Amino acid sequence: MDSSFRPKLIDFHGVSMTHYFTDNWDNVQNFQARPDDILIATYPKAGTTWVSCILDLLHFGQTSPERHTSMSIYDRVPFLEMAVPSVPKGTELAENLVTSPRLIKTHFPVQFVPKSFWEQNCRIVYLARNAKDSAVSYFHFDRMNMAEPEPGDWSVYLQRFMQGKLVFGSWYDHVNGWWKKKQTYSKIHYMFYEDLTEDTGYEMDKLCSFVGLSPSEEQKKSIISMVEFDNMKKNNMANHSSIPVMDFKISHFMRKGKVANWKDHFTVAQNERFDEDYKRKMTDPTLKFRTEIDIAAV
Ligand code: PPS
Repeated sequence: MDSSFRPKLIDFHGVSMTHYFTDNWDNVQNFQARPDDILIATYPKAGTTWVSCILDLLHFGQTSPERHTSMSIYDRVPFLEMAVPSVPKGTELAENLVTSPRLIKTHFPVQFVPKSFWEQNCRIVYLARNAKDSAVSYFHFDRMNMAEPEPGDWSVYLQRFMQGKLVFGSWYDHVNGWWKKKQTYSKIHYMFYEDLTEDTGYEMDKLCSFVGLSPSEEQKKSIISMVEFDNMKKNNMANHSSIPVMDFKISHFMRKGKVANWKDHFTVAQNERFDEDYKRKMTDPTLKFRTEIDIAAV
């Protein structure tokens, strides 16, 4: 696929988007959620695929162990708003899911979520990742994914991240919007990529109590192993290697899978500017991110 496929960024109800995620807007907004649906919501590059695999394995790994190696993650967990030519739309994939509960992915900021998810009181798993690693991961993704706007060079890209001029808008608005929603809607489980990296087992236990599952110790151990970065990177049903718009010669979807990879990208000056701007935007003291973790503890 050549780079002429790359879309332009548009302003859509005040959020930067591309038409690949707005063309099916009416069907997305009228999507009929069911009470047991689980919505997996993230700002791009927060670890959506990781938590999607975990939830899929927790729900269906016992009854259909072959799913993880024979069915792609985007068929197991449809991307609701996706409307890219020549492939089924996210709404169609979700409507055709035969499993229950249906696991559905979205990158929408909270105000774009179809109303039926709220009306049906669905469980929502929100996964957030620190801003610096999100920016780096998104930059490499936009370099290799021809369905994303041209990223430009890193310094321009970082500026655009700070201005919220990337697909799905501002990281700052996204993580804060969902955090705020959690205060009034009790069925949001808000989790962090850094915690999932530090202690996958503990985070999985919390997820299980949120979705009402009690897997055996053996089952948990096996899932933890299947979702380790290196294993997911090797798994063609999770690593996105079959998506034609992604050029793995430029970068991999499963790229590093680390906390603090930003340190290899930010200059000292960029880091200072970013931190200053971050302080101005992230004023809620109850929402705290870690940009590094104690590696020795992992
Ligand atoms: S997307 O396109 O928004 O759905 O991407 P998403 O899946 O949210 O995020 C991709 C990043 O998550 C990393 N990843 C993982 N890290 C640790 N362990 C596991 N199992 C794992 N699976 C995916 C992936 O490598 C991307 O991050 P970077 O930093 O680019 O490596």
